[in-house]
Amino acid sequence: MSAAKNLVRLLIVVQVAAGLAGAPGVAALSMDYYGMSCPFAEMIVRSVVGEALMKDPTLAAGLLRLHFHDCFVQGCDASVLLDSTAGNTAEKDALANKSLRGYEVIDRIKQIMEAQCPGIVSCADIIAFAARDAVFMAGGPYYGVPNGRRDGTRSSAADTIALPAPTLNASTLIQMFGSHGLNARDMVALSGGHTLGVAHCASFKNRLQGEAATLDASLASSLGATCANGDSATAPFDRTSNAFDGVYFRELQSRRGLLSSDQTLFESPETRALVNMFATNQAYFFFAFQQGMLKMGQLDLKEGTQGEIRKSCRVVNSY
Ligand code: HEM
Ligand SMILES: *[C@@H]1O[C@H](CO)[C@@H](O)[C@H](O)[C@H]1NC(C)=O
Ligand SMILES: CC(=O)N[C@H]1CO[C@H](CO)[C@@H](O)[C@@H]1O
Repeated sequence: MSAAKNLVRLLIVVQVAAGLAGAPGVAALSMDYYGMSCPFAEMIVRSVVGEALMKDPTLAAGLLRLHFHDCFVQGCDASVLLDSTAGNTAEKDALANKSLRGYEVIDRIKQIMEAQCPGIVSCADIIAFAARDAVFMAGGPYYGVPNGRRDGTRSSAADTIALPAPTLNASTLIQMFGSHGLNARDMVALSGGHTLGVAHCASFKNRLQGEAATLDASLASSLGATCANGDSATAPFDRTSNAFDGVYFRELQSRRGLLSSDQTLFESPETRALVNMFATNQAYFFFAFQQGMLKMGQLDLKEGTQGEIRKSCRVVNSY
């Protein structure tokens, strides 16, 4: 990457961080919460994520999606990481959470973190840092992640009802994201997270029935062949599924969106202009994405003494 491009990306970080400091209604996070208590926290995350992506670039998608699922259910409190127990079925074992990936990467980070500065860095912050680093390493924007989140103690499969289904239309998605204080631009930009990764046939096979008008014929036949192998066969969201870029939006323009909830963003008059803008102006997509991530990363945070700093990201602390 050229030095000039790096500089531009760095300037965006500074801008976003500066804008955040004065933003109203932002919870009590800071840009340097661990500055004294665990100064290498972000470096540890970056190095483990870097190593993991070197081995398996598809994990970038997994780490980004973990952060989304965490924040939309019970706020960004690492509830998505808790394992089920004898008496409780956790979020990760709900149907909606099927196919979440990257748990081992978070475990590895936490292990090193506990050796360096025990009991200091929350699992919720680790997910937020890891998602940011994954996006950047896949070619996306870099942004400062405000930190100081606390981990929750509740994780219930039933709560995953808060996650959007892949069959929702744009109006419903606008409403759903709106209930979290995310506007239509945030929603469309964040859907751009689908520039990374894959979905299982179970999530998109509805596109093959009755959506012919908004589904490119050659994609239809290739998805049909995929689904002939069953619900657990996968297809990429766009042609460059390990690269964070604007291709996802250009695919929507060609009616090559994978999920109904992707294609609807182009079909609906409420969101089509945003799709067209992001498709032609990648810098604007990146800017809107990082703004959306900043907001999403601060949903329903545990305040003050609520929550805890988990010792293991998979289990709540016992006292
Ligand atoms: C707009 C509403 C959204 C819906 C309906 C939705 C739905 C889905 C579905 C059904 C899958 C595939 C699951 C599977 O079949 O395995 C998926 C994957 C994914 N989602 Fe979303 N999602 C939404 C928003 C987001 C957001 C906001 C992000 C992050 C910013 C995100 C990031 C991802 C990623 C990266 C994957 C690929 C995961 C992998 O390859 O392991 N999604 N999403
Ligand atoms: C979107 O879906 C909702 C809920 O299913 C439905 O009530 C609404 O009419 C749909 N909107 C459009 C524009 O199709
Ligand atoms: C029901 C279901 O498929 N749950 C899965 C959720 O994700 C974890 C981690 O990948 C799987 O182990 C579960 O089987």
